[in-house]
Amino acid sequence: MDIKQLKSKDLIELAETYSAHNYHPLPVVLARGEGVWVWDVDGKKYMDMLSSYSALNQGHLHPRIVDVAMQQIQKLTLTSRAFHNDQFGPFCELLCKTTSQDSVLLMNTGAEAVETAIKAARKWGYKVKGVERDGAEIIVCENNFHGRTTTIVGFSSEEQYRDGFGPFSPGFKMIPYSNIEALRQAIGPNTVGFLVEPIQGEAGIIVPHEGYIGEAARLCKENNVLLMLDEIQTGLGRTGKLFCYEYDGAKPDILIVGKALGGGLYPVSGILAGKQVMDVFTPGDHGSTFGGNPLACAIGAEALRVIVEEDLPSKAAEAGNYFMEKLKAIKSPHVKEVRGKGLLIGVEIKETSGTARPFCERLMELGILAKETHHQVIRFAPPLVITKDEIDWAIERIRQVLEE
Ligand code: IF1
Repeated sequence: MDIKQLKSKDLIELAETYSAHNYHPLPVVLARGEGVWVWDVDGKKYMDMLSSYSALNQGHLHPRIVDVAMQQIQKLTLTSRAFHNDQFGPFCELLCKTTSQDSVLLMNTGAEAVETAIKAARKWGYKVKGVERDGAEIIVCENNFHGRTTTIVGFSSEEQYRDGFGPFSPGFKMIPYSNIEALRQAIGPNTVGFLVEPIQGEAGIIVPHEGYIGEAARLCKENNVLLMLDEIQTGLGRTGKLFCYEYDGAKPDILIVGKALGGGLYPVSGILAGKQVMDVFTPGDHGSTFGGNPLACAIGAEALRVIVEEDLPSKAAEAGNYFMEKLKAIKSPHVKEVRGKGLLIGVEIKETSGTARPFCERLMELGILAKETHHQVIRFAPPLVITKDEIDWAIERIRQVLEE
């Protein structure tokens, strides 16, 4: 069967027949992308307002990143960590210098990086802090999203993410988000870390009170607890700073990165930390077949350079303010709230207007791909390279859908 002959309908049918039903995608089949734009198999053009959940901050097929990938793919792609490779050291140095951290441990997906952070914090707890054997506790927040492994869904507050997947790992304590008093009360002698998102993405773009991460950082420091910041979605320019914690002048003890670190081409993730934490790992403690491979490192380094050299954080701040202003100016009977930071924006639909899904379907018809999160929220998170004209193009259509 030649896939070029198949129409959207046939391709969706194949997916429905042969794939697990763990997603409910919009009925569009994409075949090509460039910058903020994607095209479906029939050649219809859409603006990508999801950016693969912030993994495409640099836009689709960024020429610099594609170029580096093409060159590396013809030289060396995989060595495993049993041997050194020439791309690894320079990428680690670049990541550490860019984030002002001492050391990095590279993985592939976000969930793996979060798992790595959990292992680092626990081992630090036993080896450095002196927590009793198997007693380590990590504090997490209600409505968190950190990935899909069994350990991670075990401390989710979302019933669906847990239902049917137990038994779960112990050692996690849940507190309300954006509540410093709750954090203060939850910290005990066995607390090794506080794992938190600077803005909760999956929960519906929940922005905490101003200064929350800074206050959490101080409280963690006073109590010898590691601040473990999950910047997988908020990091690398998305919210208008290279990392969202910069708004608070805070610095995490463990910084967790992923998504856009792979430039939209490849899964690249990792944790960054000071020597005191990272040195708890000794050979054999942790690893990954693909983590830190030469293709990942070449792509990751260029993905990071593009963000810094094109000043994508400032662009996100500026474009985000403009977009937000325009969204707030739309007079819609359906909108409850518009919120976010930089180009991570949520539009909450009133429950009396139904769920966000039909709005996303209508936007799709008009050429905008956006996805609902948590039933009531439409997420607008375009690649950070979006221009003012492109935002105007989008706003015209969003206005049409929200005013209908
Ligand atoms: C799915 C949402 C986004 C993340 C944070 C870790 C990970 C993610 C803060 C894990 C992943 C994803 C994965 C995707 C949907 C998605 C998502 F809608 F669920 F909430 F982005 F907003 N920490 N986020 O946001 O990274 O292992 O996937 O590389 O369906 O699971 P991963």
